Amino acid sequence: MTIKKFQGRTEEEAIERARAQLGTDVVIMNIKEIRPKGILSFLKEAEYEVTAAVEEKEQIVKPANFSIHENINFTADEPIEIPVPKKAEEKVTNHQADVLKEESRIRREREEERQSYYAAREGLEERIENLQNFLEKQLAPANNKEQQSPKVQEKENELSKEQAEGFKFLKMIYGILLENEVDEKYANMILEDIEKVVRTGSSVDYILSTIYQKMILKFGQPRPIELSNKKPKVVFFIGPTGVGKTTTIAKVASKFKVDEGKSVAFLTADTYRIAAAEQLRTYANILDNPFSIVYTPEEVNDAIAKVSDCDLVLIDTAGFSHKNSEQGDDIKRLIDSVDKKYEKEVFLVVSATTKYKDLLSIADVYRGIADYRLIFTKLDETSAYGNLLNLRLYSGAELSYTTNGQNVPNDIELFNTQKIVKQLLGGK
Ligand SMILES: Nc1nc2c(ncn2[C@@H]2O[C@H](COP(=O)(O)OP(=O)(O)OP(=O)(O)O)[C@@H](O)[C@H]2O)c(=O)[nH]1
Ligand SMILES: [Mg+2]
Repeated sequence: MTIKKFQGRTEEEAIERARAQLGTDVVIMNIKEIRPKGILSFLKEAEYEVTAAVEEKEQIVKPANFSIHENINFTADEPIEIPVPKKAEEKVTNHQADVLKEESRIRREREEERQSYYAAREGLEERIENLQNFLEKQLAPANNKEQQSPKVQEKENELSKEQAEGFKFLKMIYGILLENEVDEKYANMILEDIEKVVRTGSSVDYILSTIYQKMILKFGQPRPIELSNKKPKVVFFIGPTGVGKTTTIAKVASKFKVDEGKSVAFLTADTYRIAAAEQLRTYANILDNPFSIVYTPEEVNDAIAKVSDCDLVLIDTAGFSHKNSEQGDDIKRLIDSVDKKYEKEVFLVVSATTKYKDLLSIADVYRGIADYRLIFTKLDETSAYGNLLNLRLYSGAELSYTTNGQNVPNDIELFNTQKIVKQLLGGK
């Protein structure tokens, strides 16, 4: 992994510099505003500094191809408690009094371990809060060298104590990832390289920041709808029933129209339900957007041509069950019918509350319809965000937006990778 800092007069300029040097796969880890200092500071403009990373040969691994690392091979049903030290077990004799004494000692030790687990977990939230500061320090040139090759302690017993702490911490993080419904295979995949870091006796903060960075890279850089000079950009929203496609279209439209002053038109191909078209028409009226209904794939180009002076044409589709292949074929025909002269993008809208197994089938079925980017809705209805990572890794699709409530237009944001990763690691 390569991590570097880039500065610019705006966030975009700093990100552009990072892309120019590290390539388009670069992932932004952190954005910081640097306020000018000194007496004449008010004459100077603030600068922006981004921390960008790129991982070489990082690839999406599907569960079927994944082989679990032999050393960090945790399993879901493995208890998080630390095993009783071997020495204690050896001491157990057949003599009853000794056995009772030994049992009570083991129980006491277990209780102590449990207490220390909960204490460590409490401390974890604070560590995650301070993660950004730690990352900053870690990336400062003076500290870089030391952190790249953490000090190996000379005395063997000290080293093993630090390693034990590190593994204990790793195990706790593993448990938290599973609690948050990260697939066991992906949790192992994330933690497998971290073992090397733990073996060097690195601090818990360093281990945590390494896991954090690795997860940020796994999520990749989110990509929202990007307008080009070529008008109009045609954007489809596809996905299962009731996930929030129509509501999300209204939120996106408002963001572009009200916040960025762009012109937006709505088309709907959802003619399965009478109320569906009316729902979008209502939003069109509120936002004063052109609106029309497309009944057959053949009509789509005429409908786009009528609003071709708009920056953005958002097309709503009927939700369908991933088990209904016929409706899927209709949507594929509709998307494929769009004239090549138009730039088009497709977003698969999925709810963060959908069961993992169903999400995998949805990802597969919709892959047969078009290449898509992902929008996750209803983040407000779950506190376990593991599926966001699972689906990203399973489908390989890029991320774009998340929505977190029914309010139009406010409850939408660009996928906030830093925030999601912190929550997956046990932060608030
Ligand atoms: N809690 C919550 N509810 C949401 C969110 N987004 C949409 N909804 C609600 O989910 C319900 C369905 O939303 P729609 O936008 O009609 O969903 P759809 O995907 O267009 O549904 P179909 O057209 O029937 O396939 C509505 O009650 C929305 O208010 C969200 O982020 N959080
Ligand atoms: Mg709808």
